[in-house]
Parts: sequence; structure tokens; C-alpha cells
Amino acid sequence: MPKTSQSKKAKGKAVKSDLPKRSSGKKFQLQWYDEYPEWRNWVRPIKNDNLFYCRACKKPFSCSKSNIECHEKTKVHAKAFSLLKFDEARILSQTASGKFLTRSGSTVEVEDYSVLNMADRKPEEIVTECSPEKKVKSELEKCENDVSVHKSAISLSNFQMKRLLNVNSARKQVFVEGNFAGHDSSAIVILEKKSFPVEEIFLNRGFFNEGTIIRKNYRNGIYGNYECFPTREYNGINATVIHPASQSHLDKYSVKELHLVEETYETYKNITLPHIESQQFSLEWVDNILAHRAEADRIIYEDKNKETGFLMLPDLKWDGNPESLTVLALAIKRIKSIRELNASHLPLLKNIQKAGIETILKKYNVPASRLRIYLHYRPSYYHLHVHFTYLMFESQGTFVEKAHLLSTVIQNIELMPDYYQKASLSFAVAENDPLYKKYQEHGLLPSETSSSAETS
Ligand code: G7M
Repeated sequence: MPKTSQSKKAKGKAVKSDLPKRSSGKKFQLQWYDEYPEWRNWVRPIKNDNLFYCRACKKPFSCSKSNIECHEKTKVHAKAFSLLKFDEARILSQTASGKFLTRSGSTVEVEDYSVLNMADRKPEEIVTECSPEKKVKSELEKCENDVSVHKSAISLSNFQMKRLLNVNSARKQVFVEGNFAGHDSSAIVILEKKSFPVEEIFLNRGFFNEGTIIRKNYRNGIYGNYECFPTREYNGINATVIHPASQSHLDKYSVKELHLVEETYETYKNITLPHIESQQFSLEWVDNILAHRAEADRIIYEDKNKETGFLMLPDLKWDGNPESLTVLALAIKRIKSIRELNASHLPLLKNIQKAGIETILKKYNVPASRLRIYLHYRPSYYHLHVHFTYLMFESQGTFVEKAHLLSTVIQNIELMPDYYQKASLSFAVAENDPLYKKYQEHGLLPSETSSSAETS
């Protein structure tokens, strides 16, 4: 973030005229963020001053630990903070400039915008996290020769569409394959409409206002149908860009016919495991997170214990709306999947369950009874992770043949320590997945595909 001497001068003045009588405070200590992780959302140190800036109240305050604690408890702050959470436009402009407007209209400059919670950010900002400065290697897999588009700011006008891979009308998603200008290898762009805020105040602010354009399509008696164009900040969509995308990625996101496989532990050892070992998706993104090389400022909980530790952060595809809450817990230890779990992993699983629930309650105010906590089998990425999603959100991958509740996994192992080395596990496999062919070769799936059967 460039900081000119001019802006520093301006800042000096602004701070003087705006600041509260001071200063019983002390300079903000970054370790306070570790002690109070939720402060990352709203407390910003002010450069070279014994003050902190409250992003919610848009005001500087004297900066002692007890003062911040007291301020957090005030009604005025609680109200301002709840407004802040949804005011994406303001968040965006604040994070972009690193300067904040005070009530009198002047600005103060605050430190290190990278501590901002990423759950609050727009997807395009998440993309810029992979900047050259951060030296985050992208997932190259089989496309190692092409430089990732994430290394610099991207523009979708440079994206040449090649193929529509899939459409999910229920979830309002499109999956498109194409190329970014100057890059040979394929990219996948996933666009997804965001869910609506449910609080009246945000619906009102976002949609029922003068800025929203509404056009009549037709009327039939008491019924009218209209097309609506909300203001820019409220009509954003979530975009995920995968580049360079490997053939496995293209297969994963393409339309395909599915078949159900009932995998015994024997077929896991003889067919599935060799397949995973030869062609699983790269775990580089997981390792980057675990080593704090990527998404470090999105981490909401971390327990570094090598056996029982884990780390929590928002899922890549979460748009930040509480109604679609999607958080991931990544185990520190490399464990491939639930197939490897036994009694020795119970402390880890119980730790994820307990501390994960506590963290989500503290951070997002969602109690355990409103959470769906589960693991996938088969997962896309073979490093043990647990999904925490809002129960009323119909998240992807919660089909009975894929989602395994964490509580059930724990109970199964408590009842039988080697349950996951004994039980048959069913999963769906797509016809264009190489694993499908392997199961076919072993006579465990019919040799004729559904399409060829239809024509015969
Ligand atoms: O299907 P599986 O259980 O393996 O789910 C993996 C989850 O990891 C999905 O919900 C993805 O959206 C999420 N995910 C994948 N990547 C590549 C990332 C990433 O780079 N960062 C984060 N935070 N989540 C990811």
C-alpha cells in the first residue's frame, strides 16, 4: 500500500483535530490479536500513536487493552459493529486505501490492513492475496510451465470462454473453461450468485431503496413480474478462478454421469488407494495454509499440537454471508481421509469438534445445534478436514453418499476402534473419473456406460 509523505502530513492534522482527549492509552500490541482474535474485525492500530481506530464506530479511541474491552461492550459499538459486518462497500473502500474517515470527514491512516478478516472481503481481494509479494506458489499440478494468473491483478475481460462445463440452476452457478490472454493453459471460472441477507435492515439498505432499478415484465391481475437491478455493492457475485487448471479439475467440474460404488476396505487398499497415490489433487494449498504462507489472516483458530492440533478458516467458496456459513478445520497431521481413522485419532476428532464449535459460537454467534459438522468420503483433497456449515444452508456435498457427520464418525470409532478399516463405504464416481475405469476393470461396475446401454 503506497504511503506518500503528503498523506502522512494530512494524517497528522486529521488525527489532532479528531482525537479524543488523551492519552492514557499505550501503543497497540499485535499480540493482542492472538488473545482476542475477534478484534481483528474492527480494531486497527493508528500509526505512531497511543490510539486505536474502531472500524465500526469510525472513530479513534485511547488504546489500552482495558479500554478496548470496555469499548467492545458499549451498546453504540455493538450496533455499529453489526452494521459494519454487512456493509461490504465500506469495507472494500477501507481495505483498499488503508485510510479511514473520521466523523469530521478527515482521515487517519491505520496500520497493516492485511490483518483484516478475510471472511469480510470480496472474492476479488482474495485473489490478490496471491500477489508476488506474498510469494505464494499456486497449485500448478500438471501445468507447471504456465505462470498463474493470480500473480497479478486479473481482469475477466481477458478471459476467452472455451466451453461451458456445467450449470447448476438450483445453486445459481456456472462453471466455465477458458483462457486468460497471455496464458496457454486452461482456467476454470466458477460464478455463483450470492445469497440474500436476511436481516431487515440490510434488505432495506440493499434492495428497497432509490438506487434499485425495477422494470416491469408483465402483469396478470394482482400478480406482477419485475426485473430488478440492485446497486453495485448488493449485486456482486462470488467468483472462483482456478488457474492453471489440470485435466482433473476440468473433469471435476464437467457434467458427468455418476455411479455408486460400495468400497470395502480391501477394494480401498487395492483400487482406491493406489489411485489416490498416483493422481490426487495437489495439497499445496493445504500446506500453504498450515505453514501460514497463504490465507494467514483468514485463520480464525489454531492449535499447533502435532497430533491433536488443527486450524480453522473460512472455506474458499464462502461468500461471508452468515446464512451460508462454511468453515473448514484442517488437521495439522497428514491423515488422508476417514479410511485411515482409528481410536488413536479420537483426541484429534474430539478437539476439532469441541474447539471448532466454541470458535464458531464466539466468532459468528452460531450455536452447535445450528451447525452441520461433517467430513467427505471421498474428499477432493486427501488431507483430513472437517466442514462446518450452517444447518439451514443446503451446501454442496451433503448427499448421503458423501457426507459423514463428525459425531457419527467419533461414535463409530468409539464402538469399534477399527470401524473405518472394516466398514464398506459408498460413494459416487463419475464416468469421466479414471477411478471409474479401475472399478470397471475389476468387474465392480458394469462395463457398459448408461449412454451406450441406451443406444443398444
Ligand atoms: O470435497 P472436500 O471435502 O475435499 O472439500 C474441500 C474443501 O476445501 C472445499 O469446500 C473447497 O471449497 C475448500 N478449498 C479448496 N481450496 C483449493 C481451498 C483454498 O485454497 N482455500 C480454502 N480456504 N478452502 C479451499
